[in-house]
Amino acid sequence: MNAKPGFATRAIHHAYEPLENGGALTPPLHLTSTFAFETAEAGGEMFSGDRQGHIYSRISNPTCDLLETRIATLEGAEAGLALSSGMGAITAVLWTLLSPGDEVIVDQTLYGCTFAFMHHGLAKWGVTITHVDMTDPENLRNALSERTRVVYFETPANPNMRLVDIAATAEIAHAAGATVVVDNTYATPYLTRPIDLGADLVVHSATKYLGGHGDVVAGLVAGSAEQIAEIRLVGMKDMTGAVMAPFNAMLILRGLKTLALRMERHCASARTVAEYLEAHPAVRTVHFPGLDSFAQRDVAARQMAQPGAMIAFEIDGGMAGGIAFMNRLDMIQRAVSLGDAETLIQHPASMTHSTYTADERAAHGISDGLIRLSVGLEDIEDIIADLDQALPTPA
Ligand code: HCS
Repeated sequence: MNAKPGFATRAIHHAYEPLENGGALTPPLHLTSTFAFETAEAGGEMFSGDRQGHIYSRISNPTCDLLETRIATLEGAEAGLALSSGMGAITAVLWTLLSPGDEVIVDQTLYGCTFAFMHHGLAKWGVTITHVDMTDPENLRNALSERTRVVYFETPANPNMRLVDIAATAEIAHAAGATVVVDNTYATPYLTRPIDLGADLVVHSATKYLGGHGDVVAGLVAGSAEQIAEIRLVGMKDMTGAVMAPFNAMLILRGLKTLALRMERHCASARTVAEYLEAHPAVRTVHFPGLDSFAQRDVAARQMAQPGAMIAFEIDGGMAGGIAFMNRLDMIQRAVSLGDAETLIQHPASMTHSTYTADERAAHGISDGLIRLSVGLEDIEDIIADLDQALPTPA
């Protein structure tokens, strides 16, 4: 194998040798809750950290280990951690990094359950949550305080596709001693590698593109070996218990093998869909980083290999018009989640972002008429045909 194998090769082969595993081409599923110790002393040494080895699957498991090693190589990180969901990943990271009295600065727009965790979870324990419009990194510079421990953002943001310049933001955050955490779920490491751009930690809902098949809920974190060890032993083991099941790790390992291939198709189809929507007379606005009309096209060009496959748009008739349009769709499924083979459509204001109040949504850039589309892997002609028959024909 090449000394530095490419992304797809690492997603398929990294850290696994069939001949060291009885010739099994596919990595074994270690369906075990606990691990036998050779001697009582050896068990004690593992608990004290003086000896390496698996103790109990809430702490580590060989199938999860392989997935953790794979996400680390794909994100360009030293280490990875597998958790039970994207929110499991986010909460384990933030419970580890933050203490009462600290401040976390977050972007204006966050996924609904992340927003809820910040305001209903962390805030209750004395952490200050400060929203800043990070589309201009200078806003962050002005907001940082001596209590800021973490700077957290999504890029692209769920659901309105706002981008944050990772390199510029990380530089400003680091000058103030803050840890930078990026939710890379929308882009995946195939399109954007935040750690290469200066971020400290990357979190994922692996339920989405990394799994890719809509059959598993899972989360991943990537970062330095030291930070990941702390998140494993403090955030995951002691605080959340949000452990990934080994079977789910196997499903994500399977998904990763085709990530590069799937992303190419997702991205190509999304560009065609975005251009189709923008040209349609019933469509008012389309937010897609690959369009010339996209305000942050320069940021996309700098940090995304391709513009991704998520689209946000509004049609004539606002929220009522959008809901009626969604109900006329035939093949495209009305469902939350994203990154699946199936094209999925949802209405953030009433679904994924209903954790915000109406006033909060207005303040955070999530309009009531916004529709979110995750472009799937079906034939592009069929995706366009379904949108076309469902979009209103202007009078
Ligand atoms: N994080 C997923 C699940 C929403 S409830 C999404 O679709 O954004």
